[in-house]
Amino acid sequence: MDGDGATLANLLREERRFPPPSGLAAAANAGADAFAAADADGEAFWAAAAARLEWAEPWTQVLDWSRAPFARWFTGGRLNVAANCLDRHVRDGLGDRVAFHWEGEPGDTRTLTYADLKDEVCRAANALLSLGVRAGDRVALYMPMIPETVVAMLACARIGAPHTVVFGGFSADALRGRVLDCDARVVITADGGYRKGAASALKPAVDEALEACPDVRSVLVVRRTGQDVAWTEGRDVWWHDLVAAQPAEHEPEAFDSEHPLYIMYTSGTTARPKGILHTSGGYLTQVAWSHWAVFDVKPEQDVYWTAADIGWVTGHSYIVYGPLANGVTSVLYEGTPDTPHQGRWWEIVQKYGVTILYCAPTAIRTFMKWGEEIPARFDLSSLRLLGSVGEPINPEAWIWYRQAIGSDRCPVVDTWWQTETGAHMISPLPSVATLKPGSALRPLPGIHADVVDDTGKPVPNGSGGYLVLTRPWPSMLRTIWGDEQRYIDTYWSRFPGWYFAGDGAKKDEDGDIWLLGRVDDVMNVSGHRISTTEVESALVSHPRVAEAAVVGAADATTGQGIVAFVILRGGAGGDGSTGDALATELRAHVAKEIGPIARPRQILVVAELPKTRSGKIMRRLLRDVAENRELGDVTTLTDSSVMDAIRDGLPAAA
Ligand code: 6R9
Repeated sequence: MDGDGATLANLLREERRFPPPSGLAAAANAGADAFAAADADGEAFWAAAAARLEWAEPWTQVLDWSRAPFARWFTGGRLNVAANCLDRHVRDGLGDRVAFHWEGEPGDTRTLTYADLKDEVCRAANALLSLGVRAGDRVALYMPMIPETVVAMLACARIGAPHTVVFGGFSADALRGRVLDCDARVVITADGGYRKGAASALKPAVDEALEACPDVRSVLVVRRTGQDVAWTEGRDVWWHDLVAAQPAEHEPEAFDSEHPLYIMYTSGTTARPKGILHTSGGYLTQVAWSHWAVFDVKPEQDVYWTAADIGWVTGHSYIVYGPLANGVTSVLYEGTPDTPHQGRWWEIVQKYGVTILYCAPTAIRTFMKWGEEIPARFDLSSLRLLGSVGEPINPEAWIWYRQAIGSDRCPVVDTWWQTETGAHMISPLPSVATLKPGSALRPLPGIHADVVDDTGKPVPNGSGGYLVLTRPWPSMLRTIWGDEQRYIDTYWSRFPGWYFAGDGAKKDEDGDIWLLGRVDDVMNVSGHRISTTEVESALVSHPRVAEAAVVGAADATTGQGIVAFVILRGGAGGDGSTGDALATELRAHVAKEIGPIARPRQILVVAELPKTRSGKIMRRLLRDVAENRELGDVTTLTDSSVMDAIRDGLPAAA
């Protein structure tokens, strides 16, 4: 990549270092020994990780790569994913351990032990069977963040029916597209869920979506909010009528290691969403191992919280499958972080004594914007480890997270992975890594990654390029549902034999990896490639800026010009100093941090940014605004009114 040497200087000037806390290193689940084992024999390493699970039939081969890029892991092995998450813990005498402390947004709570969850899952499995669902049939879920969502996923897994969870914030259109693409015959939903202090309906979107899905024969509806719902006789069934009446016994069947577990559609940067297929044995092996190693979970002591939506892969791997496979106690929270007040998360940490918190940089930057005095009002001393996922985390946000939330003592693990990878790929192991704010550091044990140039040649330390994964891994996607060619074209054709992640990255002088965002987020200004992440980090390092989104807008002279949308700390400005003077100051700040080439052409102060459910800024829409175009597809936005607000607030000339 051209021009990177100068323009990436900013991120790489980050020189703060944080060695592992000694207490953590001494008692860690995994450390240098794991790297040594994986380096000595990668397949033996993954076989040992798989042996942490319970198999009904042992595998005969660890990896079958003979039909690359279509992988088969633990071939011949048979297991039941739900029984691994529940039954074996109950059998081991852990039935009374809390699986979930659930907190509804209005303040109602439920506690589910492993025994409770197993009983509920068995009832729901029996209910699905009674609706005619059989192994291999797809079931779509469109649910709020309630225990029934976890129950429904595990019930599907238990009977071998792959689920596809569609984020509850998506539109009827988005739901319809996914139901049709995977040909689901049963949909599980709720009347609604609570968001931002009010009941937010789900069932109407299901009804609308299904008008064009004639093959869906049953809709199972959880009553959560009690709001009125339209009812289609013969198709719609109440969860509390059907599930409660079922026996709590269900004998789990062992499925092939490669039996489909779920399909997760990735959010729309292109026209048609891709149905990413995950299977059973390899997926559960790697999510369980990575959850245990990266978060160093101690199931007897920890209270673990992934503050993310279940409708995102992070929810699948690190709310449901990883934590339950490891027998850990988790928190599950239904609502938004500022309902009824901006300290809600910290109140939850204090109430349940959360020890490990995992969330997205977008949340962290939002909390920065609200101010550190808010978390300071709560007792956060139970926390011992913090995680980040979803986007590159700017060094300033990383430092704020560590200081304001982690009392300057909790390590922050920045975990790079994707829907497609299923589990963490590049991340520090907190027991051994000296952390660098803003870097995910190295591939985990058993994972092989590199950064290559346009021609596929690995770049030397100190240079940037494209991130690739050079060997198969157990939780890798198996294909794109119904489209093998697209799977090959998207991931395995850019650099034959290697998996193309679609992310830009840089190796620093030590060989540590810094993620730079999607390669389509790389701007080209007068022939210099400048990463959006880097300019955003420079902006966020200014004391007045809480969050920034940068796009390259077509520019007659420079090819692209840098347009920055910024949210100010302590609320969205409006105090007079947000005008020209501040814009000039911020432009100068970026020029000083990175170089004059990176100085934004335009700075726009906004109150909110458009985001997907996983907290990724939809730069595509901001580019539409910056280039004065009609907005493209907004179906994957969590809140589409944000775009109206941005448009309304802009100067006419923008
Ligand atoms: C888990 C998840 C995947 C894309 C990925 C990358 C970005 C995720 C990151 C990160 C930098 C991290 N991403 N984690 N970038 N540092 N720690 O987010 O899955 O929704 O499929 O997104 O997210 O660009 O390619 P998914």
